[in-house]
Amino acid sequence: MLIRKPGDIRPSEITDRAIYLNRRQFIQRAAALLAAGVPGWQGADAAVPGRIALPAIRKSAYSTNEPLNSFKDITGYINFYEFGTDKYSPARLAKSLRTRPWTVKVSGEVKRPKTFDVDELIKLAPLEERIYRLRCVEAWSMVIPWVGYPLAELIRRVEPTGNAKYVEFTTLHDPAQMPGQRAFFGSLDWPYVEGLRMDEAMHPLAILGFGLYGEVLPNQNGAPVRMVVPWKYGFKSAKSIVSIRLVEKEPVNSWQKANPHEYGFYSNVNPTVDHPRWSQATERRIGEFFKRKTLMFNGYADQVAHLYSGMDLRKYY
Ligand SMILES: Nc1nc2c(c(=O)[nH]1)N[C@H]1C(S)=C(S)[C@@H](COP(=O)(O)O)O[C@H]1N2
Ligand SMILES: [Mo]
Repeated sequence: MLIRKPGDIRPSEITDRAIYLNRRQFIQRAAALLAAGVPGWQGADAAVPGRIALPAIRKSAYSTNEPLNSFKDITGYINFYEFGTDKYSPARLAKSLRTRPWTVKVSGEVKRPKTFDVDELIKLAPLEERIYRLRCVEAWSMVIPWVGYPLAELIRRVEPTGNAKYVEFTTLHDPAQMPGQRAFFGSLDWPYVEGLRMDEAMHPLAILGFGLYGEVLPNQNGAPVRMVVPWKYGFKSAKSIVSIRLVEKEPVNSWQKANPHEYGFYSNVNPTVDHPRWSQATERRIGEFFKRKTLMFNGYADQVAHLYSGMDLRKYY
């Protein structure tokens, strides 16, 4: 992964205000949708241009109150290797990704395996707004208002067997639609695979994301459904997921496979364990000039540190 400085990216109050539905407008729109008996997401057809509001009417105690990054930053400065290895190609190249019809196969060590249509999946549990910090392994960060619900809601419904120890996530593999998957070199083995230990996957902070800034996910942010795991480096949160498999053995995630010396399975944000090629002690919040100190577990230590008690986090990086 290369580090590029997004010189043209600055937080813009005006853009944010214009784009983000303010709280009142947001609730009004959601209420109108519900009253009409028309779930907002039924309009979420990739064929419909423009932006579609989600009825994400619940706030969450897990949200940070730090200032949000702008819609422009969040949707413009992106890692999504299926659409190129630089930060700016995904916004351009992911436009044509077809996100309907879309299914997510939930299988493996479960009593009730099922292939969900994404429009069914989005209605499985109440949507919440989760304002999370994102810390990329490349030492930049953002604050993003995701919309989604805990992955645990889905996992509970498929009834894990006693052998389910890990959860494996797989991104769409479609070289015809994803130019990065046609790249000759300098890329990953496809499809993109990520994984979590079962207790991590069941943690209420780990969410399935369907939207951001109150609207359906832009394609470059992992439409139509992705993971968001805020205490881990960004690459743990797989985008555009087509398969969720409960398994007995620890999955080999794509970045670990590509470079096991630099990327491990756990990948918890940890300012005391440096990347072999750079420090993880500080980060640059996109839009800010001065560096910030990186926080243990990205600031979520109170919620997640217990998951790793007794583990050597230098060994399990
Ligand atoms: N399928 C897939 N998922 C992915 C990536 C990717 O290249 N492919 N990049 C990861 C990385 S490194 C980061 S930092 C985040 C960035 O996107 P976001 O800002 O939408 O979370 O997506 C993660 N998920
Ligand atoms: Mo990242």
